[in-house]
Amino acid sequence: MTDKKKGNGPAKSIDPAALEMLEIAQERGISTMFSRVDEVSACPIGAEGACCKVCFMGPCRFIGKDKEEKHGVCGASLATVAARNYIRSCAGGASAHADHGRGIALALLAVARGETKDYRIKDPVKLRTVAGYFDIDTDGKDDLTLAEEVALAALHDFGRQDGYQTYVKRAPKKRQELWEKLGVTPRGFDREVVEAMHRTHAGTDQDADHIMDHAVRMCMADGWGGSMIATDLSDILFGTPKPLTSEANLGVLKEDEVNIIIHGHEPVLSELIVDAAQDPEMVDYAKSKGANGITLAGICCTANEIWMRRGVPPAGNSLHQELALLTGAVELMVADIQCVFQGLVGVAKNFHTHVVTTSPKARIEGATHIEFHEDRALEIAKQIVRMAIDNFPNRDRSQMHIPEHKNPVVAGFSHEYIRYMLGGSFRGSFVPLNDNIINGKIQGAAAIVGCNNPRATQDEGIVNLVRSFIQNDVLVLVTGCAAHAAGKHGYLTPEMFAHAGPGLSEVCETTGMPPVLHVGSCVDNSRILTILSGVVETGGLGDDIDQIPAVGISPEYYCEKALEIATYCVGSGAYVIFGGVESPVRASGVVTDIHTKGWEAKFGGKLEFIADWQGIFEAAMAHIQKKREALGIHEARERVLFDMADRRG
Ligand code: MSK
Repeated sequence: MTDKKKGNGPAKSIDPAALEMLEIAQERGISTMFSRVDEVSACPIGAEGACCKVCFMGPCRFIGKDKEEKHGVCGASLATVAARNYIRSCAGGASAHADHGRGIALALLAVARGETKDYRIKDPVKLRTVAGYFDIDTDGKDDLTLAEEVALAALHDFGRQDGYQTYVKRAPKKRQELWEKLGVTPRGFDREVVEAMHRTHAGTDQDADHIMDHAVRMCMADGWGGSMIATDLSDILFGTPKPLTSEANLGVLKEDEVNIIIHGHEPVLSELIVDAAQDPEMVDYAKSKGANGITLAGICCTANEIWMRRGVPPAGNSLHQELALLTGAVELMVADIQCVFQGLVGVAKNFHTHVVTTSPKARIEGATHIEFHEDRALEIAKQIVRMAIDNFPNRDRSQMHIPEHKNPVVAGFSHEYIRYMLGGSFRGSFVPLNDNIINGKIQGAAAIVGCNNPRATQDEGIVNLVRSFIQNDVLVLVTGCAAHAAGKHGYLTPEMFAHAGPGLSEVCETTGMPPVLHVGSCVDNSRILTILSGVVETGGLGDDIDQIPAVGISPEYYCEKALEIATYCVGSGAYVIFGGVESPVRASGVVTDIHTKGWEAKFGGKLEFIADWQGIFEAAMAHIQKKREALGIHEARERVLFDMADRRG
């Protein structure tokens, strides 16, 4: 795609709301990620994983055609350096997700112990299911007693010194046996990350293959541990998602209301901001300041959390965070952790907008810090909402521009709801899904997940892939900022079945299932692991995840969390393709081979980097067909009606 206004360079976005706001940024000379990306050139050595900074004899840079033959001062090969860089990135990503999970476990513990009165257990049925995973006896126990035991058991998994992550047993049996054989069954999360940092200290683990095996083990401690705990315990506290309608994109902001944007990742704060903003006392206070009410909107994964549980409209994905402030209509943006960029403060300075940070772990210079504590959760949430309302009279209407673009969306397809939707309330089931994959009406599934990256055209890869997959009878699941992209561009409605291929369209029309399912936030990629395990358990599509005709794709990845998710998915047997920007370890042919051939031989899954969405689509479809052939379901078969003799046979 070319940007006709600026010559032949790639367009910044395919989202008309983003393009509208970027014109304003350009007219007013306001710097955003979209402009800074042209000012800051990526270091070509670091970008391909060829710079070693693990000691102070260097940094050692591997350059030139013969770089794979060279060595650092200590003698390290490029393969060792690239593998160390890779696992350290994954350690950052896994830590972010798992620390989020730990935060939810601590919140559940505080609720159970009565240390906060502002939350309650919203899904007691799931509490009992999760207690079962942890082998906790539920008989005769009230919710709070059980919640305390579940929270303590979950917290124990982070720091456990012996045994494996509890949730490993949710994987297919064959997968568990493979992990055991390969010695990669994940142990306590903290242990795996500390070991990764230890192994990559100078002069420790210097075998690329061995380092990369540990990367898989560590990441799986998050995928089948930290993130899965975050998802389960969030459902217990805030409710297991069910489909809710809303609208997506910057057009959800309102000219005549106090606009508050919630940004970041953890639902612990955002849930209470929703409660505070809906409090009639707060709404009256907003009216006393001349506003017609209070509009809440979300950015990034916080948006996903409150979109799928409370119907709060999402204003956009990660590259929309600065653009939302450029509307001049946002009184306050409140953020907790992850993907909340320092550039926000620079944009906010041009308007009346307050940027408020809340996590004890994350401050931004120039932002107002109001620390969030669960024991005073609602009080603090109200303080923040009141601060936004007080700022409403300061809005300069001459500087305000809210794009009209928005689309209706339906979000909140937890794995529990998908089972219910397909099987009914008494016997939820994946059988209709498996049957329709086997009969070829659904060719397979594609999980399109992850971020935006300003080095790629915003939403282009995500949206084109979503469209192409459903047209070719591939069911699509979306999470994170990819879910925002699908929503902003109108793909998250049941009516989209009319744009799907004939087989998928028929299944969707019959079951009421949309062809693109919003599954949640970044930690909710763990829901996809649960769905894949459920598909295996249901039967007919092999006995392990690597046999399912499915792919995982992050078309516009930007962060360490995305790499970490890719790695636990590969360890679980999935074929994962990343796009937008190239492999961060491409300098090393050895590590590139580990990602592809090495991991495929060991885990049945692999990680590839393909820059353009067309290449990703072709590789994904070829993989789905390969898996269908291996299962013997690649050819359409006539339906055979069995008589009693056949059945006996
Ligand atoms: S927020 S990790 S940009 S998906 Fe989860 Fe979006 Fe990627 Fe952050």
